[in-house]
Amino acid sequence: MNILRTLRFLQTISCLSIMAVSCCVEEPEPFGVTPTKAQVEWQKKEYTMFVHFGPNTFTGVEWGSGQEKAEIFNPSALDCGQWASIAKAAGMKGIILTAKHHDGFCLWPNPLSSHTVAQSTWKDGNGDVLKELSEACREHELGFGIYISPWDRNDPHYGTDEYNDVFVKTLEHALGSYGHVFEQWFDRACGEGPDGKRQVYDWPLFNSTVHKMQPDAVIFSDYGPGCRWVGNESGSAGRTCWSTINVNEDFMGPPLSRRDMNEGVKGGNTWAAAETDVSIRPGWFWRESENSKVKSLQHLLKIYYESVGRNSLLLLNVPADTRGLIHEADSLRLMELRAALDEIFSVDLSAGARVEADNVRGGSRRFCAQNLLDSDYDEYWATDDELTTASFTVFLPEARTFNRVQLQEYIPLGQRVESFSIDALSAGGSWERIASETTIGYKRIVHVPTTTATAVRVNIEESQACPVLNGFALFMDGIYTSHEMSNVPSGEVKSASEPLVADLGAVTSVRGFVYAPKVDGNDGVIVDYQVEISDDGISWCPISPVKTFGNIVNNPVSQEIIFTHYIDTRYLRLIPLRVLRTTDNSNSESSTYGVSVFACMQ
Ligand code: FUL
Repeated sequence: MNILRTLRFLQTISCLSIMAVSCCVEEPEPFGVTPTKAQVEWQKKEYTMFVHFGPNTFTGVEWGSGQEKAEIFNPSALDCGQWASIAKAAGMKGIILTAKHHDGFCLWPNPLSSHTVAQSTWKDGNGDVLKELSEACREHELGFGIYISPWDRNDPHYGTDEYNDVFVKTLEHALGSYGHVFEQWFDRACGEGPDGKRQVYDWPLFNSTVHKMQPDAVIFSDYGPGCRWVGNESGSAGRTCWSTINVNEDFMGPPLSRRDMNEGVKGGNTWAAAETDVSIRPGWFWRESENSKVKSLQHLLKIYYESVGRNSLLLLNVPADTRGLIHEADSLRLMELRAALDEIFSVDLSAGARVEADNVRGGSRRFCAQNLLDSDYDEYWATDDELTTASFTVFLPEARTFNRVQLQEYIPLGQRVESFSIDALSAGGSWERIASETTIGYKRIVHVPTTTATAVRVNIEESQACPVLNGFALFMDGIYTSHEMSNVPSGEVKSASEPLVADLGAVTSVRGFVYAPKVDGNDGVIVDYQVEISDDGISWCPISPVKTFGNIVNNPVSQEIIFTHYIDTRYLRLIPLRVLRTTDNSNSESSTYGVSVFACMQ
């Protein structure tokens, strides 16, 4: 093996020595399914802002019922210019706004609905958040994107054939009124509407409507067609992450497994790169109580590495508050993150290096390995067609110290590399393996031990077709240490019956309760529940119909439930009616809830 490598190394062809034979070598044929130009431009954005805003901002819930009065939407100082300038300063390349969340309220005067800004007190019903945001995005040269939930808990047509038509007209109006849209965000949640019925969504019609109105818009949903959900809301793409998945032609299902969303599918039939959507706070919507719970710099760096660094786009949610502004706590953290990213990534330690490869396509200068270091996106290193393994070596001008290695495949020709390793040459002259990984894709940032080396060698060990890479860089990160995060549950929901009881010691006025699920190990998360009260702990009285913790399956964070009025009671209990199981451990049902926190609010 070592002799082979030495032989290959001796045969290395440098760019300069091959100039003479560089004419007329064809570029590699695209491999498998490839991204459209719009999808490539979308992925180049790398980091964008999500803004959740609407009636939930004013009620403090994650999923509104659709019965909220339109008047409650009344931001005191809405300024989309503030959102855009913060996004710009944070280094984000676009903003996607929840124009209509599951409660159905539209942030623009949608003529198809009677539950919109036009019915609110904000600006006497003359306001239009989509207009203000699209203008601010244009001014700051940011992409403008729209989230529109098909699930609508307000629209009286929901659950009937007519609704799909109403939804299409809604799309046409939103997508046709505010200029260019870079991404259409479809949430696939499909719950019950106002009359208790669920809708059968016409996805082929919805997708073709978007394409008709905005041909370049990349459509997000659990499985595309433009980009796919990463399978969790905790901010982590798979360490192996393919940009391809397998879906039916009509995108109607069956649903992909969470693992396939997270890791993609090698050789899949559709290009739909992973988009990592995650909130800077525990919830998606702004709440006063979460001003102190903005994710730490370390946590955000981990998210950045596990999204942008793993072939995914990061869509970071920064909710607007009741003023209609991004809160100071969030903007401060965004600026800290920007400063940290600038410090880590502003100095490429491979600058000035010479790059040689053991094979260069047709011996052509056009495809030489030095292209890995230049800043022209469309210049790349490629090998001859018959090769699916190859190495290149970056000779540094002197010994340099780094702990991140960045690699990029030239995705317009498809995603190819299945596994690779990285070796470093120490000043003492010995090669040492510092990483073994799987996929690369648009961008991969590999964490390696802090290494001082005079040369770095990247070995493509398996590839679906000849390797085609356009980027290599070395960085030293002295900021990120580590951040522990609990696992996000992804399992089936089973029924269970053991209640959680709070004893207040004496009859007390209770305003609501907090349920904080513990989600690691074998513990469950309560999804549907009922609340009961009692003065003696023996006879119980329900105080609500069956309720659901909104979005707890995707985002198992602490739930604060405020009652409509104070309730006098000594005991309060939470009866779990549906529980998320993270593992198949049928014996753990009775112990499931003991470790979760359930407390009354006074
Ligand atoms: C989820 C929704 O149910 C959440 O409320 C949030 O909008 C998130 C981005 O997508 O599926």
